[in-house]
Amino acid sequence: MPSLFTAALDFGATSGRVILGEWSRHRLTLTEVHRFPNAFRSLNGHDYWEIGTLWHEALVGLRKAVAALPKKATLASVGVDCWGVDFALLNDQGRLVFPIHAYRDPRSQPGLQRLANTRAALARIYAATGIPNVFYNSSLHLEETVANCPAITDLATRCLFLPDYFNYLLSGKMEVELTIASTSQLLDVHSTGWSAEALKYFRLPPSWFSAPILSGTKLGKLRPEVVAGSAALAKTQVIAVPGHDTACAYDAMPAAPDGTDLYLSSGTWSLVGCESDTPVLGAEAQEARISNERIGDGRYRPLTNVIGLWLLEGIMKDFATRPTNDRQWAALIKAAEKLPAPAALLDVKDPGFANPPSMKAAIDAHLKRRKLRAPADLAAYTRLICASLGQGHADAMRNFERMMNRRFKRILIVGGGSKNRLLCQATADAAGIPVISFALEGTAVGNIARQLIGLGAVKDLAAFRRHLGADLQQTVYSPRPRPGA
Ligand code: LFR
Repeated sequence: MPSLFTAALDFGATSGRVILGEWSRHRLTLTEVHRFPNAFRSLNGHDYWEIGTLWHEALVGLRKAVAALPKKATLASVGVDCWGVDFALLNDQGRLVFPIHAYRDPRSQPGLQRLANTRAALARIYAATGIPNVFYNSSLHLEETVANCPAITDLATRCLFLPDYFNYLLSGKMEVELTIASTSQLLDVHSTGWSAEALKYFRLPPSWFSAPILSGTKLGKLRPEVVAGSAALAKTQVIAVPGHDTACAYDAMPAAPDGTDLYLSSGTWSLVGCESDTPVLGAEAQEARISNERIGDGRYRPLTNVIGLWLLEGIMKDFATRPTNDRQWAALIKAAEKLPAPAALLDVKDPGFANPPSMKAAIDAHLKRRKLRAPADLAAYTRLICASLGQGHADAMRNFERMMNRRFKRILIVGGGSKNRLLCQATADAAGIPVISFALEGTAVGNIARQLIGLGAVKDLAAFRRHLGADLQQTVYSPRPRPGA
């Protein structure tokens, strides 16, 4: 069997990458051919993505993927995954009719408060969608758009989530994929269709939302403008993979089939959860902010969003001494490890950490309110943040154990945070079970796995995980006894 080449376009909120995958003899080899920074920009009090730049970087990455192919080889397929919730409003000609806002834009705050203060509606929307009331939900952002710019209902005919929009730019097909749709708080939690209840509550036109498709669906060949004469791209299929990056990262987990592994996809956000055949609903789940997002095949991945490395990325901006290369990062983590365990931790649920002008000021204010002293230097902030995130992960785990009547034996961590020893150890210590870190670009691996299944090269996800697990390097962080315990 000759090698099969595929490309993953993986857009993260703080960086994106294009990864070339070679599938040969049941082994996947990844080459990162392109990496680019990403950030939203503020204009007059609102936050916007630079969508043209992202598309440009995707095209640059595709060209680099082609250049990295062996002579005469072609790219079989390409798949797109992206952070959740953000969307594009289009007309029938596929033109953007509204600027693409970033989910941290404060415009959702009034809607968030209104829903939070209406207990009956809050419970109804959670029962209908399985998604808690969070500032970034597409539901709230769409609601604000329609309420404050009512002419939009005449201009726009379609709402595509960002991975769907990139799929459209690649293939010319406008479709909405299920996993990304499930991040919107507009999908019916018991089916794969939209929730009439939620669309009505947020006053959104149902005609904007077409029936979601399952991942693995072939959308067709690349548009001629994208192929641009390249023989390697002439037959490339665009495959709808799980459009939500977290769904891809979860797919990549080489998990034990008995459900005893807790998943932690650690990047800008820490996504703590597991897989389930049924959603986790009810008052307790609503209170614990369990988000019943979907797996590519339609099942569920109940998870909690813990604020994640956003805290660490944020604090770095406040220190001129921040690390800028791997060696300096290692030195910072080492210095932080040497410090004594912090006397008190941050409550990582504080909404003040969501999008502050200065993360250091936000942390200092949080500590001051609780009459605690601010850390002395960057190493001490790093230590405090990692320990607090570890505790946040462990709290989320205990909620799942209670509500799902499960006992987890291991925590599997993938993503940027899997390389952070301090974070992995803090998580193991707080949870009291081992953390297994895989040096794995989870999102890209899951993205490519779904392409291989769509192409018929791999039978199903279980088979893919067996192949993947066979030769994966892992680091085990065993829990250390708590001081005084
Ligand atoms: C992670 C992620 C989370 C989602 C957050 C906002 O990249 O996709 O799963 O809740 O970004 O979209």
